[in-house]
Amino acid sequence: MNAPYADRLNALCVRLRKADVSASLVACPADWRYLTGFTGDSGFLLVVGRSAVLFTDGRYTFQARSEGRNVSVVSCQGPLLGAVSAWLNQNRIHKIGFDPEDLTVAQFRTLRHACGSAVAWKPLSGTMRELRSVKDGAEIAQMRRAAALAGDVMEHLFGFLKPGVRELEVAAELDYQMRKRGASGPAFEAIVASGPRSALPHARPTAKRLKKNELVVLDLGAILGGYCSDLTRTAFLGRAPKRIREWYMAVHEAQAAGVEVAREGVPCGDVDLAARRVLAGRGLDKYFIHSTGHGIGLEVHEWPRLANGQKQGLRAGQVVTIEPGVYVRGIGGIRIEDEVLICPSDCEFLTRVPRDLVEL
Ligand SMILES: [Mn+2]
Repeated sequence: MNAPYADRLNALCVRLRKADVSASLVACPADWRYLTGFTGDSGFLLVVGRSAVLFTDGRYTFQARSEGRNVSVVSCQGPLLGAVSAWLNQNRIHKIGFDPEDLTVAQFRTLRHACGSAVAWKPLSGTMRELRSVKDGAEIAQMRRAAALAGDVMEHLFGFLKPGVRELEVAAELDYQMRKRGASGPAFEAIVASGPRSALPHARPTAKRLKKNELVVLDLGAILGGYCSDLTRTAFLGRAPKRIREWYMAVHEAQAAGVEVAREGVPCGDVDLAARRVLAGRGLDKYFIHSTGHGIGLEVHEWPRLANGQKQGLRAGQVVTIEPGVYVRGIGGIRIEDEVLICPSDCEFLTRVPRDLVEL
C-alpha cells in the first residue's frame, strides 16, 4: 500500500528538479503526512531524489516506522536539526530547498551554521501547498465524509440552541457530538457567537447566554481520517425582523454568486469579486470584512486563497470554502460557509446542510 505516497513523492521530485535543487527539507507535519503517511507532529523530513529520510525522536520512532511509507526513519537522541545537518554533510548535499514559511529564523540559523558554506539553501515557497491543494479521489471521499459529519453536528445543534443556553455549553455539545460521531477532534476552535458578538467574525465562545431575538453564528469543523471540514450557519432565535432577513438574503445570494463562478481555470479573485459585487449592490460590501474563502484539506486553511487580487486559476480537485458574511457592529453578524469541490465546468457542494435562514 505505497500509493498514493509514492506518486506524491514523485510529483515533488519533479518540482525539485525544476527548481534545480537535489533535496528538500520538509518541516510541516501536514506536508510529511501527505508525503509519507506519518501522522506524528515532531520531526523533519528530507526528500532526496525519490527517497525520503525522516528524523524524529524516541516518542515517535515506532509510530514513524509503522505508518511511514517509502521513508527511512532516523531516531534521534539529540537535537533533530543537528542530525539533519550531519546527514546533509555526510551525503554531500549541496543545494537544498525549504519552505521559509515552515522554518523559524532560529532553526534556519542553526541549519546554516551547522552545514556551513558547503550547502546552499534555496527558498521554495508554495511547492508543497500547490501539490496538496489538488485532492485525489481518496482524499475527496474522505473530505466528503468529514463534511457530512460537520453537517450532522450542525443539524443536531439547531435542536440544542435555545434562550438561556450559554455559548460555551453549545461549544461543549458541539465538540462532544463531533467526537461521538467519529471525529478525531475539532479542525479549529469552534465559533459560537450570539447577539452583538456575532459581529466578530472569529469570536470565541463565552459564558454569555443565548437570548430570544438574537442571531447565532455557528462555525465548526471536524477532523475525520486526517481531513478537515469547515461549515458555518447563522440561526435566529425567534422570527427574524425584516432587516435581518434582507441581510441574510444578501449573504445567501453573495454565496450563490461565488459558487456560480467557481470552476477550473477561473482566477481565485473572481470568486471573491462575484460575492462582493452582490453585497455591494445592497450597500453591504463595507460590512464584508474578510476574504471569501480558502482551500481546505489536511489543514483547515490551505492554498489557495479566494481573495481580492488572487490571479491564479482554480484547479479541478481543489476543495475550497465559499463564506461571505456581513458584520454590523452593535447588532450582529451573518455568515454562510460551505465547502465546494472544484470541477472542470462547475463546482460541487461537499457540505449539504440547507442554506436557508434557520429560525428557532
Ligand atoms: Mn472557513
